[in-house]
Amino acid sequence: MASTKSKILTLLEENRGQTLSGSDIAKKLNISRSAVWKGIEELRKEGYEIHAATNRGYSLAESSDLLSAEGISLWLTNPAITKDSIHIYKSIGSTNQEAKKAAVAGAGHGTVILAEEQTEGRGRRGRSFFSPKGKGIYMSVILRPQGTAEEAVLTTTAAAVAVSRAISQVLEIETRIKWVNDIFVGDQKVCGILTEAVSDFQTGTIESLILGIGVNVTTSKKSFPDDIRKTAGSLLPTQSSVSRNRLAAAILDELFKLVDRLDSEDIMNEYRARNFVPGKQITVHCGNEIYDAKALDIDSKGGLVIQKSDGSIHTLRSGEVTIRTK
Ligand code: BT5
Repeated sequence: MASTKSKILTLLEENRGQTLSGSDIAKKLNISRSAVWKGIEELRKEGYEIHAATNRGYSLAESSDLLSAEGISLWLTNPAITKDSIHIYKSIGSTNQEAKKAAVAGAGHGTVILAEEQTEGRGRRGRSFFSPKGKGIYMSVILRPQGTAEEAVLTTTAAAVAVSRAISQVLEIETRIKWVNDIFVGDQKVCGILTEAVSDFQTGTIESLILGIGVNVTTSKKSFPDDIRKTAGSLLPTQSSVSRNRLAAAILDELFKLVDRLDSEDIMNEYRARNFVPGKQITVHCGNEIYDAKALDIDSKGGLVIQKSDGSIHTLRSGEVTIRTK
């Protein structure tokens, strides 16, 4: 059962920018006017910018940009995700970590964990992901796959396609993918994806995948830490707010169009077309090994086909590459 507060928020979100009278809200929700007032006060305390006009009522400001399950579900078109499966935290260590815990405790396919801020946002191999408050989308999705190891890579590639499509639809910004898990605008990384498997340690099978997506939406250039200021960017660095709920919903919608057909050729074709690595001279970092190569193509499983300087051809299934300019 949705709380009164949640119902009021849904009404305000549906009529964002417009004023709704206290008595209209009360009538629609079948509650007293004082319950409306109490709900509005609670929402304000949580940080929602709700204007009150004397004798006219309440409106949710266009500029109010807090993430909410109500705000996201308003934009969702895919029935695979429901308002009740979206969980939002003000601040959290890592949404991937929280999603893992939830998956182990039995949370189902399509559970979504989002946070306004991560204090220990994670990248691959113990690296960190800078996740400042209110500036991005830091989201983890629990997927219950068939259980093959290949699915983890294909989930990452499908997610990269889904995020790129969503950014293009909602913000009309064209992004490019860098094999395997980064999304760029120009030469700046605006999104990173981290897919982690939760396996049953007795049978060794993959029980669930935790798909973590971090998008820099309005992070200003100067607020990035020194060591990544050159390489990191955000989608709208000079804007203070934008509908992150709408963008998060578009990412989820696109993602759930793809997760049931991960091995489809179209997804990989789109991933390939959006990827800027093939054709480039690269440096490969794979475990302790570092070497130069030429990137040739991306194969049907998302592997990067490369040619080493001795002419031999190999396919990388993981690892990472940097583009060489010389
Ligand atoms: C990634 O790792 O880029 C995967 C990031 C996944 C983040 C999401 S947020 C929701 C979920 N919960 C989590 O805890 N994580 C996921 P990797 O390819 O290893 O890149 C990490 C590197 O990117 C760092 O070492 C920095 O150089 C750089 N970096 C860190 N924060 C960044 C940011 N906000 N924007 C761009 N680059 C960043």
